[in-house]
Amino acid sequence: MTLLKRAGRRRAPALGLLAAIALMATGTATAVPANLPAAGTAADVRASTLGAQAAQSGRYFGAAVAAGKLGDTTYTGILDREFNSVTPENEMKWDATERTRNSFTFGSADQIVNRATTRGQRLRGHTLVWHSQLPSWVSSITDANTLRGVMNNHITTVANRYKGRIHSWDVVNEAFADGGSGQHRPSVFQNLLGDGFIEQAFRTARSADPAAKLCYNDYNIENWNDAKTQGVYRMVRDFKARGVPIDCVGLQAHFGAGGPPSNFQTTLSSFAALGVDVQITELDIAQAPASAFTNTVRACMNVARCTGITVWGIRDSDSWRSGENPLLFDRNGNKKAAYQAALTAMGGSPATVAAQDTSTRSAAQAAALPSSFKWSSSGALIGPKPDSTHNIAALKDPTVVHYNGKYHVFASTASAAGYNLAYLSFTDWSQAGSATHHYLDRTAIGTGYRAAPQVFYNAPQRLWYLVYQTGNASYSTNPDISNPNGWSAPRNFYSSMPDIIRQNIGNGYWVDMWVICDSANCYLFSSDDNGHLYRSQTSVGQFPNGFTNTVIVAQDSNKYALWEASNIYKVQGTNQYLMLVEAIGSDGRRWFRSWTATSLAGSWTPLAASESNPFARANNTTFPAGTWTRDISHGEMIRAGYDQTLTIPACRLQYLYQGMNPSAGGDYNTLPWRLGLLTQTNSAC
Ligand code: 9MR
Repeated sequence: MTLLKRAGRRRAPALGLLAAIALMATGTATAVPANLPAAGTAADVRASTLGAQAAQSGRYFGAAVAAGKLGDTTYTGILDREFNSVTPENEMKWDATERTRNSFTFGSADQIVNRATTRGQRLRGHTLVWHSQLPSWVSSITDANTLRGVMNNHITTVANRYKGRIHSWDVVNEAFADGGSGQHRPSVFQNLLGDGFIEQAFRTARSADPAAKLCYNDYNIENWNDAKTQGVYRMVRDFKARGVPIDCVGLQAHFGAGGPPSNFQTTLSSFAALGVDVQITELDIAQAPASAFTNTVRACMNVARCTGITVWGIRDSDSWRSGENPLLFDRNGNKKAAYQAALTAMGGSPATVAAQDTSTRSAAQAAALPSSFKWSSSGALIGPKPDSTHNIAALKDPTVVHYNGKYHVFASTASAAGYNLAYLSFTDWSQAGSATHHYLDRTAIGTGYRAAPQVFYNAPQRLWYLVYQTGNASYSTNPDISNPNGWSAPRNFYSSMPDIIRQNIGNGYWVDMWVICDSANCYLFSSDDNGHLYRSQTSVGQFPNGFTNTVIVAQDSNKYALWEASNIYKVQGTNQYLMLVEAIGSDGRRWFRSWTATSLAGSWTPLAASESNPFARANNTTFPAGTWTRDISHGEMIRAGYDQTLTIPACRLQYLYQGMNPSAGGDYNTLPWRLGLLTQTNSAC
């Protein structure tokens, strides 16, 4: 049935441009809630929260978080408003995760990780190997081989648990001695395994979570002249020279009231010059003088490879040094002068902050996306690879995640015989064209009509989902995304088409199912090629079952203005969601409109939604490699993560789309769609 429909689709848009432009007049898609700030921000906007302002330069601003405090709403209110990275303060340490040998407990760490992930906050992992907070069963080991096995098992198990979800791991913490030696400190690891234990730990961590940045983390390495700093510097230089996998140095920055040493920036830039990132990982300053915070934050801002700052706690009362009031918020959760100093040092606006102190509006809204977009397109990167049993004419409707160092792309295959799915993976876009195509009709997914895939990892279930259309809304699951044969046979989300869709679909078709979850619920969006976008809902716990309460989210009397291929994402580090819907333009070409909302079940405000101010269309895209398409059609954003929250970065967006030779014509199913990549060129950060 869908094949018949598709045969006529490309001729449809003769209806003309006025209708397409006028479409915003109706429907809930266009309702503008009165209390929202103007959607999007200009390129030079000053944000008014720490995380949002840090994001403007591609950095993060994080806090150490204690699982035991997550029930405190003052605490979580500040956490979610201000910070876009989270470090579990104690919950990932050895004494919390492997208190007895080979018996792992992740309850508290999971609590923090899951909470942060569903809110689009990034995560630092702290810490895999440390002489402190080490259970006595480890420190009392006396045999080197036993300890090596125990250490590797610990690293592998913990890093594997959170694989792909941690942006940076403190692989080894505080291994250098204080004082003038510049040598490692004594510890069970040093004493039994010798200097090589650090290298061993980094190599093991790389195997366990190849996507995470691997850091060495220490205190009292902020002063460039200190022997301890020089000792760590020599180790990093040696690791880089020998190809030992190290990506970053964490400088804890537990300062006295004088703040950082005057040569702190020299230390940061000297480490960075070795080819590693630097991060300020545990910042707190006795009495929190504003000038000391200014100097610390400025030093990071002045070093391109200083990629983020974490403060070691939220309110003074949360600090391990609470007697010294060393943090940015007082015991009642009020911003201190040090807060304004940190924000200002990143270029944020204290004036806006003052105005917001009495407001309930989350300042995260102020960061987020611009209100107009410009893109540069690659050439056609991926095309069909027919084989003797697959006479494929087009590759379409891509879904993509970056996981474990690779892009994993699933796409519809289109041919005169109909639609099915293909999978390919590659490490770099330059290799996309040479990747092997796996035809999923050979797997349990089976032959017949399967199209428009969407892939994501369901973190609570530790299972990959591939959502696609079969006439119904269907899905398969797979514990290993890289194994094309691991997908289960299709199952349906609904027993039959929901009534509201049946009543509104007219002569359209039920297409392009899209799942996204927040911390409580999962939502299933779909289109009907008749001017309606639908949404059903179930709880995260019940997913994939229980989808109900189907409603019309957006509608337009000009069906071509709200056609199909909807994408909905969480914007990282903000409380903003982005929705894209494909339209067929006045020129007959495909393009994307965009809206934002502050919740998935909320109302959507137009962002860049007109032909003259499109989200993505040929008229806001340049084609340095040649204009191979005039259609910017069904695709997906390159996400910041890969889980069910569908989190995208706020900066330098990339969109994998389908395009085709503008002069091609003929039967809809054999049009020569290829995949190309858009990269945003007007990112503010
Ligand atoms: O803040 C942490 C505190 O709650 C713990 O009791 C303490 C135990 O050693 O560890 C604190 O965090 C430390 C971090 O893990 C490593 N660098 C020094 C931090 C402050 O002691």
